[in-house]
Amino acid sequence: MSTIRMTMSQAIVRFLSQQYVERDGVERRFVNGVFGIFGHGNVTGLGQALEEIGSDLPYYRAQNEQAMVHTATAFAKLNNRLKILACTSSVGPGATNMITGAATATVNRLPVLLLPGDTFASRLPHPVLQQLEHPMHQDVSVNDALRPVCRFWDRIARPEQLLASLPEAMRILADPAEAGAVTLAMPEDVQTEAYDYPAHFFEKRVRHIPRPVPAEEVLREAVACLRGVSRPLIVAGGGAIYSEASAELAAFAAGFGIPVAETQAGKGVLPWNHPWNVGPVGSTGGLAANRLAAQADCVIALGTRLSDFTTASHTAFQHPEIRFIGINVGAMDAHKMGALPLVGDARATLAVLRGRLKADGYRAQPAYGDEVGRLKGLWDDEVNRQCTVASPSVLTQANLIGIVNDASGPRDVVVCAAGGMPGDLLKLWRPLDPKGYHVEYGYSCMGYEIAGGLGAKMADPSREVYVLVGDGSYLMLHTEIVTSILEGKKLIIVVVDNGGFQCIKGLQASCGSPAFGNELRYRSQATGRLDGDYAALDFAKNAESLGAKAYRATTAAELRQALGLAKQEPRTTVVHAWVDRDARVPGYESWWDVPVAEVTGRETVQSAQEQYQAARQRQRFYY
Ligand SMILES: Cc1ncc(C[n+]2csc(CCOP(=O)(O)OP(=O)(O)O)c2C)c(N)n1
Ligand SMILES: [Mg+2]
Repeated sequence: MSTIRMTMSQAIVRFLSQQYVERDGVERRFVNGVFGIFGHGNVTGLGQALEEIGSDLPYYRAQNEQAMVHTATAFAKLNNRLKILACTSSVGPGATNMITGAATATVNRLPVLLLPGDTFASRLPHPVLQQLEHPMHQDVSVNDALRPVCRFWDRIARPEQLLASLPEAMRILADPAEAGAVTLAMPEDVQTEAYDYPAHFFEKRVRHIPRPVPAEEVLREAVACLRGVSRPLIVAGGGAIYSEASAELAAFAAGFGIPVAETQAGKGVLPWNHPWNVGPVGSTGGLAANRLAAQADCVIALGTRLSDFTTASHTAFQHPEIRFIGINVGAMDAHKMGALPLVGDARATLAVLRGRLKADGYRAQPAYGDEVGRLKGLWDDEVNRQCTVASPSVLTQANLIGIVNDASGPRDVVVCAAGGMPGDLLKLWRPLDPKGYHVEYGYSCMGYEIAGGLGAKMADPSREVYVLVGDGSYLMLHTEIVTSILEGKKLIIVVVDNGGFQCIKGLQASCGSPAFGNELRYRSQATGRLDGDYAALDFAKNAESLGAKAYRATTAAELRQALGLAKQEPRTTVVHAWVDRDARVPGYESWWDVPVAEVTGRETVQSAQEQYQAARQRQRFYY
């Protein structure tokens, strides 16, 4: 057997550059680069290897480890999980900074490979700089904190261990049912140790991504179930987009007259104006989908995690005899809500189910189709109404969304993650392309926005990427603006300034409490609280100082003009836009379960608690 002598780090680099995936006959390079921040624990190991033999594996220098994991996550999301990036950190704080990013990836079922440095496997020089010593367990380091947020975790304590661990890591990363963050912790001494690796370990490896379909018996039961219902509804999630099921779903919906409601991750699977797309469902859903959901007697949950925002905390579906059919590549998701589990690829499963239903002569009733059309019309009018600019001097967040939407092209991408913006975007944004709507709302992680925008742009530079970010999220993590400029990956970032955490203030108010601790205000001498003047931050100046082009906008006209200029600009452009602090897009016949204090001296909290208990009566649990 021929062998190649190299260090563990060199072996990782060589191996990763030879990994490919194939789906539907299209082959793609799987690992498309490494993001990193060097320090002790990776610069002389993996860093040395990347410098010397990494020409096939581009290296990107990030500004923050959490951010670089978000970038990698967004890259995988835009690539439908068929292309990934790896992220490497130094020992200690660099590694723990990746935990939030890892959780974000895993919650969203998106693959990222994490390669944190680790303390010496030999233990001899311990304690080293940045080591947290566990008094009883010498085999525990801070990297163990990554375990619960990863789908696969291993520590490479000997160089030959890569032969077992790397293929397993690839298997998990490439499997749509398993995808999430994967960590290979790399003790700093082992990274530099040499081993005679078998040469065939570094040969090109193509992993085939199958499209599994459910067993015959379950398909038959699904057909029988649909035959007996009259108000079916499809709830389409991210899995429908990742499996590229748009055309199949459109044929399925139109062929049988079944409306399609969308989740945050599923929005865009059908264009907004497709006659069977009834818009968003759940806590931040719209009129049409929420009314249809309330009376649906069968819900086909397609590629969705069925999060509380989708089910309106288990109040969205009120039909006493409702049946769920779960189509999902992941068994855990397919079984949720007591569903008949159709474990399989979204597109392939829809296709076989369509064949069976057609043979069965299935068709929903025409009266139901009329009702769907009428409700969709109502909802489209409401979206228009919310986006219409009513004041020449003040913008609402809804107005801002409408204006950015109008400025964007049909293939462009909008990126968002946290604050009040995701809910409003879900209601109001009108995507025409399955990759046009990119909102991370599984972990809803502040800080994803700009870093994620960079990942989306890297995945497809031919699309303009619009990042909508609240003032709160911007202040938390905006420094990948620098990376976007250094890498020549242009973003159009709109910072939506409403004076602080306004969505949380709204939540607080809806649960009976006065404003407390959420706005960006000076502490007042009189009250001792943060209720003094609003801080007047200049995000345009901030962005300029990082190398971005920047504009300011308070009115609709200024925003349109700034976006027009931003489109001309070759580099990342930031528009600091002010919106009305209190104007909100309302909820549409829905609810979200957020507990309220059972004992309180405040009447407003007490009345919120009574309303909370009343609302909980509508919760339905299915097993
Ligand atoms: C990392 C992280 N920390 C805390 C939260 C909780 N949280 C959700 S939205 C929000 C406020 C966001 O403020 P901003 O970006 O200004 O958006 P706005 O609420 O004003 O729409 C907070 C603190 C979160 N989602 N992520
Ligand atoms: Mg804000």
